[in-house]
Amino acid sequence: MTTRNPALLDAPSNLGLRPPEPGAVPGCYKAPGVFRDLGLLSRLGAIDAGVVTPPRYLPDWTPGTVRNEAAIAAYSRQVADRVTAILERDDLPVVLGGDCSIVVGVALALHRRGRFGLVYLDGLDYRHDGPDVGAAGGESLALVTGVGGLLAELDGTRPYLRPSDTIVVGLRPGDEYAGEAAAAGLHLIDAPTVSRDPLLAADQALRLLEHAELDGFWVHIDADVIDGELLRAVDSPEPDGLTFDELVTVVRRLLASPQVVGVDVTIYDPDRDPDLHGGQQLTDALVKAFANWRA
Ligand SMILES: [Mn+2]
Repeated sequence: MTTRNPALLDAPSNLGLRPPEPGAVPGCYKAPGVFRDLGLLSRLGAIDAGVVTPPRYLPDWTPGTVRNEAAIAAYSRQVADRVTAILERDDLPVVLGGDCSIVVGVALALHRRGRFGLVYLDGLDYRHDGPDVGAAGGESLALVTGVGGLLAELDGTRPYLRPSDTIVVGLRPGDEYAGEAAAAGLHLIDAPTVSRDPLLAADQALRLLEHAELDGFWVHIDADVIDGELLRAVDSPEPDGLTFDELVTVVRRLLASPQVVGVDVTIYDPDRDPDLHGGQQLTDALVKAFANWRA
């Protein structure tokens, strides 16, 4: 039986996304408030680790640069320090984003502590060149495994996490960056494969990450790993994703490992979810995934 307590840490940063429409800012910064209002803190029996307040979102962007890069760099150091504080008291950080650029801060914290693995439940986020480059939220997996600019080496070394210690679970078949990610050494299990046998997918991740050379592993959950028909309230809904139940099955299995050190949840956008139905489903899924935490 674990004595570690989940510790909710809000990271309401939308710095890594482009504006959803002219004059508007991405709504994912509202996600932690929805999760908390739906009772996530008490339903997980979690400790409240507070909020890392992000700098101002600036919509202006110069092509060839990373949007809000300096702000994301500063914010990532703050997130890293707060995650480290939770890990040092042997609790389990549950970081509520925000967009996927918050993973940079998480990975920085892990890199400072040792060698850690990553289960990346997401539509991929391995974009790193071409005309769309510049929004760190869609590049976060590349950044944390050593590909990209300043944000990939905030402590002066890269990668934060070895590609070979990283497994993407739930990417979509035909993702345009899947080939590059695989060539870089990342492990990939696509969403249809997960759907056929979610426990097998989780066990493949555990086989990769539960070994003596690793100090533990982190679980990243981007809400866009869920099928876009089931959850529209994300930055880029995509078809052929997981069901909520499949996500629960995978994460519950991962959380049964003594090697798991933390979880983050990203990209849910309450502005695209006026009745908060998607937020309710996500909150319920997280609670179910943690159901056996103290068992
Ligand atoms: Mn993502």
